[in-house]
Amino acid sequence: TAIEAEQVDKDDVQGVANTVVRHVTTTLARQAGNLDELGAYQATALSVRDQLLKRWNETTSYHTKNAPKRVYYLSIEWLMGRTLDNAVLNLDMRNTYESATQKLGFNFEDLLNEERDAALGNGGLGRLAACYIDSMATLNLPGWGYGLRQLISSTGEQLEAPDPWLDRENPWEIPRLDVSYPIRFYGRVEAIPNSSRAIWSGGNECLAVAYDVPIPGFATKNTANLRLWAARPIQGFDLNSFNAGNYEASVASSSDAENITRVLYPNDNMYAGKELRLKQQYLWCSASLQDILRRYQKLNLPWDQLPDYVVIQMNDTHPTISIVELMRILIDEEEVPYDVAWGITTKVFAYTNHTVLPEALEKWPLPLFENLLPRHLQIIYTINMNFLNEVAKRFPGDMDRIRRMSIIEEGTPKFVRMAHLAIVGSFKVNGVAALHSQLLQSTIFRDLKGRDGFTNVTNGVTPRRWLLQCNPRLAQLITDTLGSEHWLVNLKQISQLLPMADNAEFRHAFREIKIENKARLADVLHSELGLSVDVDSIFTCQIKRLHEYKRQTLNLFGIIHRYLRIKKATPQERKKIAKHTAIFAGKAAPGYYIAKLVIRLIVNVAKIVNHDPDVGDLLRVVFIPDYSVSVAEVLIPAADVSVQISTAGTEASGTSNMKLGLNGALLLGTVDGANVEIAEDVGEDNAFLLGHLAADVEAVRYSNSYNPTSLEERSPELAAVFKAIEAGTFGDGHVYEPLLKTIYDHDYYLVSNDFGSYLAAENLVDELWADQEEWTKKSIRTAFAMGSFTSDRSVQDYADSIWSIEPDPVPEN
Ligand code: 26V
Repeated sequence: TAIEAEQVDKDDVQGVANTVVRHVTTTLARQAGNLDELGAYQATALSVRDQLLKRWNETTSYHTKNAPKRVYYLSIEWLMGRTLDNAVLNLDMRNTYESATQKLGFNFEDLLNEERDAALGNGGLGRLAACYIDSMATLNLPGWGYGLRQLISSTGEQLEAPDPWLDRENPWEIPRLDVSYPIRFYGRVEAIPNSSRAIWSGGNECLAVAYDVPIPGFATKNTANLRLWAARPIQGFDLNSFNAGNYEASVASSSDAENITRVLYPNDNMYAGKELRLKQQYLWCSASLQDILRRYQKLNLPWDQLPDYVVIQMNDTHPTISIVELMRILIDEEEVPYDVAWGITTKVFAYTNHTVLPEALEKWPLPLFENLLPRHLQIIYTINMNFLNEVAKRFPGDMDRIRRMSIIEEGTPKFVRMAHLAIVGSFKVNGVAALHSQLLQSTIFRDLKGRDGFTNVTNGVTPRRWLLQCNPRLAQLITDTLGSEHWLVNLKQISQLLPMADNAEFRHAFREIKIENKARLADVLHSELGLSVDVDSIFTCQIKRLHEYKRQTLNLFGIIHRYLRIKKATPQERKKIAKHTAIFAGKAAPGYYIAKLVIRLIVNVAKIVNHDPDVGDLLRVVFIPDYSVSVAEVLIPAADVSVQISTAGTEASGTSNMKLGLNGALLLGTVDGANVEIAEDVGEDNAFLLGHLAADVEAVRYSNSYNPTSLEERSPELAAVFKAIEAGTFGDGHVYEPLLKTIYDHDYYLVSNDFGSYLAAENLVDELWADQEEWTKKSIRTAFAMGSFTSDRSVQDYADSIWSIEPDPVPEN
């Protein structure tokens, strides 16, 4: 007889309420009659988790039986945010849970706010992984994610303490203490004579232990798995030391190992060769590969069929060491000949590049690498030798080219170039937007592009979280107008609503929703920051990591320019000025001095502008601290303007541009990253494009450096703004000297060169705002032209053109 888990019908409010109460009394050991919101959230989460695990188990056993080819998505960052709301929506049980918790005397929204964000990531790259695993599950693709279970993310000045997101029980992860693998660091290598094999021994060993996070697909039983690794000591406790009276030493080895996975590196687009980071990367890659290969070995197939069952997508170069780890396992442990192992390996891996910024490219100092992973370095030498022999055959005598292409960078010290290794070891390499993929081939990887396999997969975002969950009213309007919910898994369908831009009644409904969302944000700003904003003003949103290339400065200097204009204007003139609420959110890497200075200037400009009686309600400046996925869910539906103004050629794709567009914000942006494709789809008359083009940036940059003109000549408006800052309008002007200097001298990111164009684009924004009907038309045309920018489309592109995998839905009963 089949053993059945507890069943609850998805519409059975009483049944669901009972499961929540059961968790209150038996899991949490508390009394149902005397429960706070945190307790109610936890019990609700545990009840939802039961639902997820049932589906997770069915998916796992179905895929184990069916043995389809699977994709493994290796990402060192997973910026998941909260889970509860997303889970009940994907299970189609949101109403049931809302009613059930109401029955128990709670407001469901309040319970949702008890949840902490899972913030295992910094920015776009980590959030992209989260969107992709949602889409993999929804598309019924057999796929797992692999990551690291970091405990805290060090986030720098704007938080007093690191974010201890795991200081409470986390109901969304299942510890798998039985799934663990040994990981070696340091040690020595002995060659085995007359073979390519070697024995790597000694050094330190620890364990990687699995924690599983179930990821439900939307409207499907399929539930993917995100497996996160935590470091543990091989023996939890050194009993010998303890017995010898050395209590400190007896626990030291334990906390040493645990430190390996403790922190999330807070850098984004900035490489800093730290040994601990390489340890993290190796632990994560080795454990993931051991896990993947163990699953494959259960099929009892020869190694050369591995590529028919396994494809590994590398999210940036962070997991590149897994290429070498697969080689090591095949050669040293499985005794596969070198050439056969290389043939297998290069059919398994694919690499996604996420940045062209040179300072973000990983290159490990060779001595550090050799010390930590001596056997891996030997294998890299062999890979490189074979690769360079090939190059030498194609380009005889071209030593310069060989030096440029080598995986090892010459110098003192030498470096291991991870992007080169990733390209040489992968069968496909892709960029994340059309322009970016072009630039990869024409600039940083120009020499390596002779190898075919360069391609593009434009990023996308999940419409479940970034529309249904964060903007339920707009989602409802779409569903009601289309007559079905199917658009949520086929986002192209929203283009059918484009003609609604010309329907006055629809425009009214659409605008009302935007105003409600702005009012919701205004309430939060009032209660959390004590700030009043006018919902009739234009809400501009620039929400992303702080970085010079993203040019929060252009926006900020534009605000100062506006402030000076307001100060100079007569009362009559002031009446004609459009009201703006400028919203910034984002973190700076703790060690990024200039980025921190930009935050400081934003905050100090806000202090002056927001309290100046001359300004009245014409201008508000808001900097939201501790930006997170759940903060983004409140900001994005409330935005009128999406600010995307990176120097052309620097932002690989951007994804907030997609989320904001989908929620009806008009694009104010440079011709960069995915902005290009967005503007193409929404139509250039519905967007505000500005700035120099990527093709021209190099020449302007060169002239800024080598034939400099004065700031006054490059931009008189910006020169006036700088004067105001220097004069102390926003507090001690000297503080900002290092920031202003980057623009006076060199201006590498062309802030002064694009400032005039930025101001002109803002004027067009203000003009359009005066005609609310026209504005709403463009807003509708933007939202409903975003059908391509769903992560379902991106993941389908990967499945078709890179992974060669098929959907394999778990049968419904
Ligand atoms: C790089 C590094 C370098 C080593 C130290 C730590 C660290 C952490 C993260 C990264 C990745 C930087 C690349 C990145 O996040 N790129 C962003 O990827 C988004 C998703 O594709 C894309 O939308 C953004 O344009 C791009 O900046």
